[in-house]
Amino acid sequence: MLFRFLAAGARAIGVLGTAATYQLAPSGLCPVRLHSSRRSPVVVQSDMKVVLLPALTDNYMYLLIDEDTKEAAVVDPVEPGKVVDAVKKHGVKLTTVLTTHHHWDHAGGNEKLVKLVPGLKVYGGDDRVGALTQKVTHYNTFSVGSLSVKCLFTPCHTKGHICYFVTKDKSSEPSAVFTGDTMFVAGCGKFFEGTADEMYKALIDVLGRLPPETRVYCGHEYTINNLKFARHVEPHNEAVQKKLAWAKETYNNGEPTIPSTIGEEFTYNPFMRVRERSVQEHTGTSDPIETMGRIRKEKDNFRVPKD
Ligand SMILES: N[C@@H](CCC(=O)N[C@@H](CS)C(=O)NCC(=O)O)C(=O)O
Ligand SMILES: [Zn+2]
Repeated sequence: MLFRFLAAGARAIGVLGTAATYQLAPSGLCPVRLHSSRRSPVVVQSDMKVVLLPALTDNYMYLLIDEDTKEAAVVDPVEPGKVVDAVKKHGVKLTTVLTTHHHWDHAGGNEKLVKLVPGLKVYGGDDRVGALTQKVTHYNTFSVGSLSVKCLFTPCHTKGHICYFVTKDKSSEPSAVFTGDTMFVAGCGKFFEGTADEMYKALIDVLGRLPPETRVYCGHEYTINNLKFARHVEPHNEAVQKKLAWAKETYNNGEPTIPSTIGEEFTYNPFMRVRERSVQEHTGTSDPIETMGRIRKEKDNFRVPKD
């Protein structure tokens, strides 16, 4: 599979069971590894590049580059200075902001970024998104260079949450979906403004129907904590145990645990597995939506074990 991570000093690692190449941005000499100094790899395909930009304590911004035209979009640019640096470094033309939702740790950099880069189009699904110029809803589509972006309306974490599904016509490579705080690797967002029914629709009916090889780029580095909760829900699920061991090693090496794929999420994400008997037995109901509500409530109060 043509899937590589690239930047300044290359080394090979296994990702998603395939050999992947990370080229690593300098990580500095911090004795304690801060998330913001986590390495900033690039997922390279011939049609698009996705640059992972760690921000704040555990957020991710993403620079999405169309390889044909060198036009770029940025997802949730909460630290605009870092975005501008990455744009320069990769020699691309930034035209577009993709905002997943209005929360400060995602949309809080929009106003500053539009001052630094005049003329940006700012997409989002909620009037509370700062500097919004293009309000979108389910299945609206637009282009970033030769890439096509489809908006997926996934309300629940917030009422106006949008995920962005990015494809390239006639490409044989996987598409990408930017899931904000709707889907995390092995988890989902809190139900701040919605219901279990809405999260079921978002995860199972909308994101779950994307091609299984679609790469999932989420809003936070929560993977280890999420997998510890997944292990609590399904102690006998081998996919959970394997992914947790991999995530601990990856995280401790200063590398992001992102992306996953939609197909993989169905194997270890308890919120994607609410139709499985093992998860329903844990919650004591055979109704998948009730199961969704119960595991979310349980996770809200979950004390994460040390190991
Ligand atoms: N920092 C905590 C959670 C902080 C939090 O509440 N994050 C929001 C998004 S900004 C959320 O939806 N988290 C999902 C969860 O805790 O399962 C963690 O590591 O899980
Ligand atoms: Zn968030």
